[in-house]
Amino acid sequence: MPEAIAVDYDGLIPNNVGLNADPRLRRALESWHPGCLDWWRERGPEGFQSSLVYLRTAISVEPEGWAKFGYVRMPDYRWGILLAPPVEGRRIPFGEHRGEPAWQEVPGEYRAMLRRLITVQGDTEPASVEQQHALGRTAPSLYDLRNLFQVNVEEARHLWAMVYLLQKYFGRDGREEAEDLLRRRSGDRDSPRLLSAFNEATPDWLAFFMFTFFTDRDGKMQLHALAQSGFDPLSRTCRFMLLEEAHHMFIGQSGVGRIIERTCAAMRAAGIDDPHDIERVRAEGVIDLPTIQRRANLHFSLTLDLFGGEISSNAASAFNAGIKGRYLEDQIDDDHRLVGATYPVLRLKDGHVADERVPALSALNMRLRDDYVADAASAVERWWNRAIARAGFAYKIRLPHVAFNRRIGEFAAIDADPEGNILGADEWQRRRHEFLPSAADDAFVASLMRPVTEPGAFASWIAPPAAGIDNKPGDFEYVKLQG
Ligand code: BYC
Repeated sequence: MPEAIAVDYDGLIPNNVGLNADPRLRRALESWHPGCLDWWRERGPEGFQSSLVYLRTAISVEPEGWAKFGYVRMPDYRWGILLAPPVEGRRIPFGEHRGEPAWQEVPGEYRAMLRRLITVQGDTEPASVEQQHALGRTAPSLYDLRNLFQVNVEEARHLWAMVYLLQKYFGRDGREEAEDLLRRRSGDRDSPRLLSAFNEATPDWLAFFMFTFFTDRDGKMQLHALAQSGFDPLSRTCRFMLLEEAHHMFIGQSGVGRIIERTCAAMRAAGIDDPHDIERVRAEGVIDLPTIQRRANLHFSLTLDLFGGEISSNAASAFNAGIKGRYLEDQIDDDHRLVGATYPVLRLKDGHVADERVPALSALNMRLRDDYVADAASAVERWWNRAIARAGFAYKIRLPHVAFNRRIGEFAAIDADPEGNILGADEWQRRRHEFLPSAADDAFVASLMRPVTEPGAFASWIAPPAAGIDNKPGDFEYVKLQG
């Protein structure tokens, strides 16, 4: 096995990047470490810092057997720096440098652009931990509590991954960015996180599952696009992060799926045929499907904003430079330079939403967003609508139109309903809570959020999972609360 692949677990910072041979970098990372632990104690999971949690830790970067499971106190989690194995002879797969050997160092002319992208990516990771800070207090089971903490420690590891890139490749600027990643706070008025959705609250477990379904899926798409990068260390970092990301989306898919399953079972048992009979459904202590739909509308639309503007010169420059590619770039059959190519973009024209063909280079955010929407739509069918159909109800969760409830890009200026019809301001205000959760919806969900800490027990509003983590039995104590 080449030296760069074996994971060194002996030092303070587990790594497969030969940290011991780079004392300057090691010192920089070691001096960043205490600040990171302070941040974790302050804005990481509230309480539970001394509980023993059954977590997986990455011990190799091979797709087979990269993780080991065991009880860990979260502050002792071995946050490491792990890059996917190098691909011998890798070449830049797209843009004007296509075909040249992939860069092992930052090309001077693209330094600012790369630093910006890595910083934005890095900023989202601690932000999500901050957003989920208080959820442990109301977990519906020890299984779910453990999953929350698994997501949290892995997002913190992703922060480490970006900090490694900043400190190794960007000198003093990179060190300053790394400090700033610990300084900004989700939702803070003076020093917010960089991207909009990462300043929103995640107040309850339905929000957590929606976030891991929709927003972690943006993470998947963006990481895929960065995994194509001609800057090889970024590509290798993102390739390994994607292995962890898959579990986060599973938690969201199955989490909402289990809520739906429980709701449908309770409706059946109570003889409720109409999913819109909200009062009767809620009286069963489960979350009605229309509330789940409104939450999906909210999280989907917030997440679409994370793709940036439909037409973007930033995205065009990053592609031309070979820094950020398309989803599955290496499986696309074209010139990978997009010379003369066009792409259809939904735009606002004369007060209507209409398709327009624009140069494909400037439409790369749109293209990634389209790939995202297709991916999310198929997961909604597979994980959610199938469960509703299996229970025999004629109801479908649908993704709203991309023009709905937007703050960034083409549709930020209009109010559209979930079908994409443009509404006047008055009508939007009047009908807003047909589409988006109301204070009463949120209060109802909040009223269900009571902790369940008995091994094997689950809150009234969520079904147990089909299988345990690491094949553990149903009553496994995933978190030993007292440590
Ligand atoms: N909020 O040219 P434009 C994840 C700014 S999630 C605030 O239209 P661009 C995770 C933009 O920065 C994945 N500002 O867009 C999930 C620019 O400002 P500057 C995170 C926004 O640059 C769950 C200006 O507007 N990774 O990993 O092509 C849990 C014009 O922008 C927003 C990435 O996003 C916004 N929503 O694309 C944990 C990948 N949108 O530069 C983790 C890295 C745009 O003019 N980031 N702006 O001052 C990128 O690729 C790009 O920065 C974006 C924006 C796709 C985000």
